[in-house]
Amino acid sequence: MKQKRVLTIQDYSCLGRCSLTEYLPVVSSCGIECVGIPTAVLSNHTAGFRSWTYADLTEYLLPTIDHWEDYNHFFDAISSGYLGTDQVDIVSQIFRRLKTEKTILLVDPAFADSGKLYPGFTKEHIDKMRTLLSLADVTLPNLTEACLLTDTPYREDFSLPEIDRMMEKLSSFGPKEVVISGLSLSKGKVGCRILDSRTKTFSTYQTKSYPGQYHGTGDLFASSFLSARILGLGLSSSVEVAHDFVHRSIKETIEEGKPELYYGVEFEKALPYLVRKIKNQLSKG
Ligand code: PXL
Repeated sequence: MKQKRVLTIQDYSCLGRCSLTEYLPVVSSCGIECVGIPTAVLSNHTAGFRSWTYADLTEYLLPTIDHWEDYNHFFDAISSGYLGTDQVDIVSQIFRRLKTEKTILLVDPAFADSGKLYPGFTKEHIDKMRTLLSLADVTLPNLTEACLLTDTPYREDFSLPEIDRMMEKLSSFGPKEVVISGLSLSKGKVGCRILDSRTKTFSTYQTKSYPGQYHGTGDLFASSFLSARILGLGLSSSVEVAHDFVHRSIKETIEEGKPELYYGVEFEKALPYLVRKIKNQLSKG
């Protein structure tokens, strides 16, 4: 099979496992070429560390694409993650310039968690993200982002019909596939709610939960989900693969003793599990 190729646009945070430092190894481990455009280089991510420094690379995004014009640069998927507010419109332009009919466009809103926007973001960012969603085939918000994008006051105890209403609204912005991960839908469990708006079907995938909040798991979910999807798995199987990979990464981290939560999870140890899981699911047909 011709090797698949993914383009992903997001920051490179040197310390604290997230964004490109997760995307590149996860996608590569699945045998897929991962082309990463860094939007900024940060000393560390902004959730949990006291301070950070960064080099902004906004000016470099479009010139990068200009230099690719004469080359064969087909991407099976293009995804975006954590972006600066001024970068969202530029990413829309990149999506438009590089997509073909076969390219999957995935937008991970990546601007909020635990009921709050990440530092530095405002309502303007949410509005711009809705515009970017109009181009997307798939979106993977967490519950906080789903609430902010749909103007729903944040709570942790939504009923399933309430969550489904938010998902329908998110889908009305553009993406045919919507997955909200990290939901506590029943006691002691963590899971994902999935909407395939082409068939108007909702489904849930959940497993036992581990106590605590683990940083960087949204990017692990997105990168493993996208890898499974472009290797040929369907929407629900890809969610199952991504959820189980994140779950396994958390397990590996907990087994090491007291985790430093802001430092991310030890996903590196779970990469062989991810690769096996995708292979198994593919062989089931
Ligand atoms: O994965 C989310 C993320 C990505 N990049 C940076 C972040 C965060 C979350 O806080 O700060 C720089």
